[in-house]
Amino acid sequence: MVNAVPSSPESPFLAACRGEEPGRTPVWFMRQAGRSLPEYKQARAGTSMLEACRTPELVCEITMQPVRRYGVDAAIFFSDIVVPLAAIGLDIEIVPGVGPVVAEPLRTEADLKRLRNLDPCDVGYVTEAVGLLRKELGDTPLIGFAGAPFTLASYLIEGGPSRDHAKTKALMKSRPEVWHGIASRLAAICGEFLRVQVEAGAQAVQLFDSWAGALSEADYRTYALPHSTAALAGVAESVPRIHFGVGTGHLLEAMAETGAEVSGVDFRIPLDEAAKRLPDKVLQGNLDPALVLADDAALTAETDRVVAAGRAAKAHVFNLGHGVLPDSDPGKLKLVVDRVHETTTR
Ligand code: 1CP
Repeated sequence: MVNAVPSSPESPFLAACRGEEPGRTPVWFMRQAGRSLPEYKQARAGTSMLEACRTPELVCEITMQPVRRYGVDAAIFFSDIVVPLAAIGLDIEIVPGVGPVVAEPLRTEADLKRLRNLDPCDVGYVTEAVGLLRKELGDTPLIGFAGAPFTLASYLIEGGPSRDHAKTKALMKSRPEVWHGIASRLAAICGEFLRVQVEAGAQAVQLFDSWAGALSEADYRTYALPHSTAALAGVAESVPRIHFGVGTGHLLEAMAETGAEVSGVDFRIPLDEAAKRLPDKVLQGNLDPALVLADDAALTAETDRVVAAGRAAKAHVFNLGHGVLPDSDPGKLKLVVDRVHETTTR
């Protein structure tokens, strides 16, 4: 078991993650730091994304910005899913407006040796930043995160963002032994990256399998599930584990088999329906991020609907169904946080 730092028992977020009834429905937003905040743009000016992720004081400041502005019930560590991959020496750049771009994509068995294990020393800046944050955050819990093996593999095999993940699926089917070699190495890297964050003080983790929805249930079970399970096992029984994907309505039960305590639900499935299918899981979600751009009346009505549907779950962590869109008005996100708190405080 990983040596997790003890956390405050009164946090509504941690209570909900444990399946207990919190004092109010906790709320935080995926991608709550970053693009939509003017103070983020100011802090980041002149620093590349990966450089920012390697600068503990800057990571601490950017992680704190949405906590100060919105009063959310959890902070998410400011980093990116490709940080551990760059840390083991892969030539990856995060291109503004595009996303991660890989100079030499992985394609063959010979490429496997490029995926060496992550050593905690490779990401000393993460340990340092989490330490700074624990002091700044007080009672607000910190969520660490990693990308799941399938989603990471897609960037490495395609060479960058992809809509259809065609090269990844082709490799999976035509060279399954190479695929499982890549994915099992990524699982080890991702598990280690989660462990580093938990040992340094993160009180929960989220595994982002953002692109798993591109797989059929049968393929998910064969090619992704065993590797995500291995990645999450690294921090089992030390902190609550949240597992999230986009367009994964057909995979809810299969993704729950990884053992994560909390299932992320995207906005395409009502939470009460997800609750029927996953009665033993805490649910996180699922306001459509586009609704943040709607008028106040529509946004409030939709927030209330998500809160009501969430009551069907074992416990509910309010979130968006995917990340905050860059054009979001921070005032509207504040409205959502206040509305959830006002209508659920017991
Ligand atoms: O506040 C927070 O939520 C923390 C910040 C965070 C997180 C959780 C960033 C910062 N990245 C991530 C995870 C991440 N990165 C995911 C999973 C979450 C999701 O599905 O949205 C994914 C798929 C990535 C990969 C990535 N990195 C993309 C998507 C590209 C694609 O395939 O469409 C992008 C645009 C990035 C760059 C990035 N990461 C984070 C920021 C603030 C940025 C933009 C930086 C810049 O443009 O300079």
